Amino acid sequence: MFSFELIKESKECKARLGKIHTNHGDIETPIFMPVGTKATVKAMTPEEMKELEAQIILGNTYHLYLRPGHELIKEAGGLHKFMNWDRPILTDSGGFQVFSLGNLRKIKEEGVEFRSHVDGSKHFLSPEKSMEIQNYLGSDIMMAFDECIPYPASREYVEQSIKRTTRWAKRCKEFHENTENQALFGIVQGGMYEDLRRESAKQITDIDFPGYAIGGLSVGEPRELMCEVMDYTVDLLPKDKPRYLMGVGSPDYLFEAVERGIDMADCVLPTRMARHGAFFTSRGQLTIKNAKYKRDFGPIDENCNCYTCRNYSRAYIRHLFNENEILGARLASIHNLFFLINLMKSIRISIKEDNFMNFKKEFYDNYGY
Ligand code: PRF
Ligand code: ZN
Repeated sequence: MFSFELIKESKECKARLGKIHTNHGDIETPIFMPVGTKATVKAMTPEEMKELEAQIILGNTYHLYLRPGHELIKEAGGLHKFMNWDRPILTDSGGFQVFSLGNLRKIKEEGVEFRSHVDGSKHFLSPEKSMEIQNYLGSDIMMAFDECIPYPASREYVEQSIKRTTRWAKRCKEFHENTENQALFGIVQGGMYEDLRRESAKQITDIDFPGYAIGGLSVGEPRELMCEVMDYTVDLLPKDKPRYLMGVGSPDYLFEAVERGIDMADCVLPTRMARHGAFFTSRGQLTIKNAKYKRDFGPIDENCNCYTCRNYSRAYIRHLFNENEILGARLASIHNLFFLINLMKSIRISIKEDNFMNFKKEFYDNYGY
């Protein structure tokens, strides 16, 4: 059974400490959630994810519906069993992924018609279909089917879009039956318009969900604008429910989000960067292919205690990337995921000790923000 426990509110800012309880275990918040779009966090085994102390991972309705199909995953005993991950899973509704298809999709009141990015076949995703798919997947937290509004968007467009997202959210809640085992979160949209964010937040919170996400941010808007929208949108959400900022995962954005009262965030960034040989370090981002690392026999980050940094040098990892050896991507994924998971752990400790703002400043100074 799902519940959220608010443990502490920071004295310094809107940051908070909490704990989410699910059937597959507890999640300490604020939390960063690694993304496992296609039932795998790319390059990582579930055992390795546990060693990194990942507490929850993400799956995607859109991708799993197309391949291998939600029926097959149900037949396997659900997503947890299918991928051998027994900790909590959150699934996104497909809203964001379908809307990212550009001219391959058509929005209607009933739902979204789209062509598969894989083979061009025709499909239809609706609030009800998304709920059915997520129910078959058996995730602990499922997301309402929404429209992620692109940036920039006209006021007129945003006005009609948030109304539809509200109607879809109601349909999601009405269709969702397995409330004992799967918590359905509502998603607030509203583009970059304060009054429309307010309207969307009011309508979505009126429906009453066990948790709320802020969608439609980190879609190409300037960082200051994202912070501003986040700032007033968080204040429109109830304090006793978890707040999830969708699609954010760079260290600075995580700090800004936590400072404003966000409890959960997810992003493909650490694993995607890893596959391109880009590393988070305490002194900023590092691109391993750079020639200056050719004879650098030190670790990626001298302040990091991950498996990669304890055992391998920059020179060796650079060699792996230059030779396209898959171990390079694996070692990089381990480091980047460890970095963000560990960063969130340190952030939680700093909130506990009322030292968050100090910790943030120190991190920014070292990182070069
Ligand atoms: N809606 C959904 N998933 C998302 C987003 C959204 O707005 C975003 C926006 N950054 C990422 N993932 N359903
Ligand atoms: Zn490391």
